[in-house]
Amino acid sequence: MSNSALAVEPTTAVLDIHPVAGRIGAEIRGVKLSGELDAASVDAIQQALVQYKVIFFRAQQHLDDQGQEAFAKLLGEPIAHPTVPVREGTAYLLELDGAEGRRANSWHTDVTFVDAYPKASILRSVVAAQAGGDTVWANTAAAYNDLPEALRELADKLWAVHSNEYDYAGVRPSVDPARLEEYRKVFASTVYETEHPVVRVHPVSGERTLLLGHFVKRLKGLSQSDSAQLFSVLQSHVTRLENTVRWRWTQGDVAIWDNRATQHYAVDDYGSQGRIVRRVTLAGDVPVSIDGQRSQTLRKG
Ligand SMILES: O=C(O)CCC(=O)C(=O)O
Ligand SMILES: [Fe+2]
Repeated sequence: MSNSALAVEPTTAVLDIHPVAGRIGAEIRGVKLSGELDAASVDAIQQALVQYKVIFFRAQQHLDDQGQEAFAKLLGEPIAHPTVPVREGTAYLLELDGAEGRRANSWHTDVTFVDAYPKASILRSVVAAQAGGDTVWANTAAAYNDLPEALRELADKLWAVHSNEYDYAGVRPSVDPARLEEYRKVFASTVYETEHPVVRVHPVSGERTLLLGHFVKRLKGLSQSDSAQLFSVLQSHVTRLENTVRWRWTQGDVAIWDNRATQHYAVDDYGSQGRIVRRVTLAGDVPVSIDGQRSQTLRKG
């Protein structure tokens, strides 16, 4: 069995780490996140992030928008979303308010329609639903490792075109069509298309990961039909329940994920209850395939 949660060097004893699921996800206790966090804790958090792929911190109610941005700067270089305007009064923050139809209920890795997509995202719960509104993450390294050899060999050679011009209605059936169109106009105000290898080598751990998710438009060199079917086969290996962890949010929780080794899905089962999360993403590097080729942006504008 591939237990890729154990594939990286164990973290030092600086942190109180409690794994949540068997292959992905850990809660870290006893840390107060802020722009003033000590260097040893920051280092240990970086290691834990690569090892567990998504890490959770409860009870961070002291964090405001500025505090979240200041903490983000300790882990990397914050970057604003390429098309969606930042929240007023902030430099990088993206707000996802369920009441505005911002319900990310389809499997994706953040911003893969650009070449150097974010290495990590830091998400803070501002309003949590009383029931429902969980988020699920999947481990894309475990997904790769568990592929049968024939599929792995096929995946190794494939490239995919990712775009922010995807099927919005297909992935957000619950959102009002007028609202969805408004969102699409902003989200795809500049259209990006980027070619990524389907198998990406993680720049820190060296693990091979499956790079797919809802921004994939087609697989290179295949017909639309073959492309869709093969995508679905590979994507289904990513989202097997064995590769996932599910988080039940309480207001003040913070989740940080390694966006190079995960996909996520925000479960839209909370109806008209309030749910607001705010996200800061950190700059990433251009993916490299197992034979050393780099991703390429085909279109911007
Ligand atoms: O609402 C969530 O839990 C996650 C939303 C999302 O996809 C993101 O913040 O990148
Ligand atoms: Fe996301």
